[in-house]
Amino acid sequence: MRQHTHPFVPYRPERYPEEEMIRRGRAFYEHMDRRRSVRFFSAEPVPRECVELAVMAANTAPSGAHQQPWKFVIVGDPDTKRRIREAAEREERHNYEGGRLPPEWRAALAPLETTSDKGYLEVVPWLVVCFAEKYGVRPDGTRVKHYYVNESVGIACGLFVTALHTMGLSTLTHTPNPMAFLSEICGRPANERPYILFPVGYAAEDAEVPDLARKPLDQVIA
Ligand code: IYR
Repeated sequence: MRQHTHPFVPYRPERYPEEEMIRRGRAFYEHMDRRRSVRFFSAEPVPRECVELAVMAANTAPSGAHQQPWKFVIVGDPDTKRRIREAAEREERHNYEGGRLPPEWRAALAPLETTSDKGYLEVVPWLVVCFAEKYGVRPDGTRVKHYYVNESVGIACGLFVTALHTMGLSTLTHTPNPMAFLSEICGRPANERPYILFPVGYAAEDAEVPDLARKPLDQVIA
């Protein structure tokens, strides 16, 4: 028997025959390959439980020292959504119309046809703002060092996106730039940094996405 200094429990993940492994892997890949980032949403309501389930999935992510350095703020009230839209558009107007986006960045975004209009932030039933806890705070106010925060929160957000897609919902990994306004509107403390703003809802019936291709495997396996 191994000797532990902390509690351990047995772990016996499911195993499958090889054919079944491949069938499952292919089915999951094909499912994920149908996901697209969406900028045209329906206003149709979505149960809050779906959003909470996606956060539960995100919360299963591996994290540095199991510190789970993420916080998800779920916004459903129209007034807060409007304030977030207005603040995001104010910043983006500086980017797109005020010349704050460098030419190289502007060129990279051209195929997406993004503009400073972020109307979808008010259309969707839910906005979910993920915050990264740069450090923890003990009840006495002292700081707890957090490790690999970006990696951890990035993985959690990936699982969040995956869970929404699995429920037939759509989202966008929106990073308004700069996004400090989200801390203020969501009333978050100084140890939390806005990470990604997710509009969550059904894709509009007439939604369109850029005709983009994913890199083939030989370009992503080195
Ligand atoms: N934050 C801006 C610009 C933008 C940047 C990247 I990188 C994108 O992939 C898409 C947009 C905006 O939201 O329009």
